[in-house]
Amino acid sequence: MSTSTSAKFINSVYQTVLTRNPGETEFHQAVHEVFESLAPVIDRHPEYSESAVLQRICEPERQIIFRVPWIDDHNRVHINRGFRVQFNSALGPYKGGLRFHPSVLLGTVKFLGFEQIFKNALTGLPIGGGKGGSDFDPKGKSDREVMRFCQSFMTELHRHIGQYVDVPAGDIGVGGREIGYLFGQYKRLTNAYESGVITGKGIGWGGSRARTEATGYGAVIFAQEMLATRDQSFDGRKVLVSGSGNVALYAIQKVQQLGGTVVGASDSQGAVYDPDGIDFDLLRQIKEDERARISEYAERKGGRVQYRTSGSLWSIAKEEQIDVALPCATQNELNAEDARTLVNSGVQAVAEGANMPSTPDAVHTFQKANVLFGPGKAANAGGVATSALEMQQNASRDSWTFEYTEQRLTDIMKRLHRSVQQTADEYGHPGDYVMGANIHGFSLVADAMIAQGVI
Ligand code: NDP
Ligand code: 2IT
Repeated sequence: MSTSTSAKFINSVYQTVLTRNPGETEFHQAVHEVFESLAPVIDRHPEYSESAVLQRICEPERQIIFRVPWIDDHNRVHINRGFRVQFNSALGPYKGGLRFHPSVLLGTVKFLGFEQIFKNALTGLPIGGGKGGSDFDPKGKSDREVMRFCQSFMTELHRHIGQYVDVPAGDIGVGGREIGYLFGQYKRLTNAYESGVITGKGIGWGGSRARTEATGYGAVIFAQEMLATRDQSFDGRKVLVSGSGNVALYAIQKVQQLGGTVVGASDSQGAVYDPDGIDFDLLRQIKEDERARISEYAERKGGRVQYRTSGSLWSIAKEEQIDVALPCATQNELNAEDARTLVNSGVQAVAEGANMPSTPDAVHTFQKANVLFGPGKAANAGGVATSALEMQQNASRDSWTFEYTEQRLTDIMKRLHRSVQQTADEYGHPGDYVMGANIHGFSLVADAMIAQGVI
């Protein structure tokens, strides 16, 4: 096929995705972003169109939607909706997190599951792609309420998962507490201690050291590798990190270990600007131990810290020159205007700790300005990669040290960066990590799908 014929073919598949999945805008966006990179691959590989790999890869292998009833502390009955989208098992059991947030719809889970297919392939580890979650909001709920919700959620989910079938983990709103309740209920229902059925477990009961840190650390290692291609590093650099959850916190810690200063972070209600550098221990205590708001950080640290409820975190780049931006909160949180603010500030690199945090216009703005841009499916793959290392430890009934596990994570991120970079070079787009990640991830999955026949 010529490139234009390939582009027409890809567009016709995309039109089918639009009509088949009406209203699922985030899913459409994720598919479009991958498809934009694929014309040169379809050109080179007629077998991909002949075997309808593109059409098959957009259709989840299985989608499970279920009712989750639970009773609050005042004996009131609540009904939430649970999801698990088992997207693609060409490379291994479905693998991906669970998101508990009131905004979760089927289309959200499908966008996340679709991204997960390619991200998991890029890790080089044997994991397929899936995602799940619920519109349940853990905020403001008691531990007992969260426990009852998790038990109800798992009462249905347990029949669809297993260490060789589908292995959930955390995402927004699902951390160590939720994973504990989910695993406990799975164990109770199946009467088996199947450690490898879920990842992100506590260290004392089958969890992996460095899993908590892995996504944030991995994103910073990826950014470091990008900077190194231009003989730069984090040392002495000013950084903005959005969010203040699991990914953001450990991104902040790793930036500081590498000599950078994080001058701003946020939550869904506001942002803090701390020109002296975020105090990681204080922020971690407030967010992880106390589950409090980031406004609390500004109150307790005092001094020059400012708390802002209007404007986005990224507008701090109007006041302070920012070298690196790490969006680590949620999808579409960084728009074209934010991207222009960062570019005007002189930003050198952007690595996505969150899934699809930059809008398509923002991505194009960064790329046009020659900013190093690491898309989520490459930059935040360290979390799921370390989940796969947790599965390895569970399968061998072993428990590795923090140092060894972090070294494995670092090696995986460096190898991932190299393979994405090499693919971009090979296809004539040097430095384009979006093309590199999409093409490399897609090719790995497509080749396996073809080898396994039309299923
Ligand atoms: P957490 O729940 O720990 O933290 C999420 C953070 O993002 C919080 O600060 C939260 O603020 C903010 N946030 C969430 N939703 C919104 C919203 N709609 N608008 C503004 N801010 C919001 O989640 P994680 O840190 O685990 O996840 C963050 C991102 O990283 C997500 O995109 C997730 O998919 C991605 N990711 C996570 C991985 C992991 O291992 N955990 C692995 C790879 C990617 P608030 O508390 O006010 O809601
Ligand atoms: O988006 C992600 O990669 C995650 N939430 C982590 C998935 C996992 O299985 O560890």
